[in-house]
Amino acid sequence: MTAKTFHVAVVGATGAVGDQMIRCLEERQFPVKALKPLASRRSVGRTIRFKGESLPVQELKEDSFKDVDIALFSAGGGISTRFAPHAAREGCVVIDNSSAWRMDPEVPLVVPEVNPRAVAGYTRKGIIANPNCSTIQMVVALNPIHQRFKIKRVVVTTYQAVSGTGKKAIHELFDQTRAMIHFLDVQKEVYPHRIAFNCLPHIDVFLENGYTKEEMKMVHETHKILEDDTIGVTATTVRVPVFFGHSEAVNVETEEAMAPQDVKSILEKAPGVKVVDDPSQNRYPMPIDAAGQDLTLVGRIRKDESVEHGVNMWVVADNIRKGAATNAVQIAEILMDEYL
Ligand code: NAP
Ligand code: 3JN
Repeated sequence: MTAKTFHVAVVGATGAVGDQMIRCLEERQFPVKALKPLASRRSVGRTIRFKGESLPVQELKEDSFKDVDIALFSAGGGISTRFAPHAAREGCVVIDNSSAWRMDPEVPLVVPEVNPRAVAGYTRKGIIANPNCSTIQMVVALNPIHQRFKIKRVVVTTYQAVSGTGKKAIHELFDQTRAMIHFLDVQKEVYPHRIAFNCLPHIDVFLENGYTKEEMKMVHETHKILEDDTIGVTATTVRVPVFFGHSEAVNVETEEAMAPQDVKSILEKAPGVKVVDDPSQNRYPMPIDAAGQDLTLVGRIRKDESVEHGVNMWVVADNIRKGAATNAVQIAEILMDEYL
């Protein structure tokens, strides 16, 4: 039998996420027959490296998807809204990293460790959505608890790395930090306030209910992925001066009684999770350990003594890898193995 190979396009190939998608395809040996890196007209003339070759970046156009089997999109919601239907019309399956299609009832929203079977729904629109990075790492840790103890309520606060905002924000934190330590004037362009040596309780735009869009994404996406709108979810999302790796303080209340030790042993067996929890040895999850790998690290698992059945935990993952690129490539692997 001939092994299957695929024509793959990456839309946003020059960005923080697109770059990592290409690295993931290579690392995980996804059977790529030909890779098509797409970006804006500004990037024409640039090349990207893939499997030892330099490939020219091409301008994204409506007809870019002829003969493409799978397209990984990460160029923002506007681009996904406009171009994903063109790609799907050509018979290409779109795996979209933006929020454009996530809440469309005809588009599956998939975290492979949690709801892999939802991928089957891709046939309705030819699009599969990748959740927001903060949602992905949270549901990887929550789902095993939900399956065993039925979650009633989740209160989460995030500590999100600047790489979540893209390449310009990575440069902004670097430049501001350098300026500060040399007592120079600090320039700001990406964030409304200085991010170096600061924390901003502001991710994405503010909505009428006083929450940010990032906070409400965590609420709605968690309901859709866990297929349970009855779970109470409330979030505060905060940008912190870290380059890679989002951290989350997650408080979980369940219907059934659970001891922290039960939660720990369930999470030790859960797909995609690594428990790092030995306070006596100062061992707990940190962004410097999560960055550059694909597991969701969980630690500081302890009883919430203020409620009947509750735990607190600390959840950390690489936002660009598991939070975006790796999750998308894992979805492509399910598609390849089971549907294409
Ligand atoms: P980034 O580093 O700023 O990169 C943006 C990418 O989009 C670049 O490749 C850019 O190409 C491309 N692009 C911009 N305008 C375009 C256009 N008109 N036509 C074609 N390509 C265009 O941003 P990023 O961090 O990679 O994020 C990109 C998007 O991914 C975000 O907007 C978001 O929707 C999604 N994302 C999702 C998650 C998640 O939580 N799952 C996390 C981060 C990002 P040029 O270099 O040519 O400008
Ligand atoms: O800020 C972060 O840490 C994650 C950012 C995600 C993001 C950034 C710009 C636009 C998104 C997203 O994935 O929700 C979007 C978007 O597509 O709405």
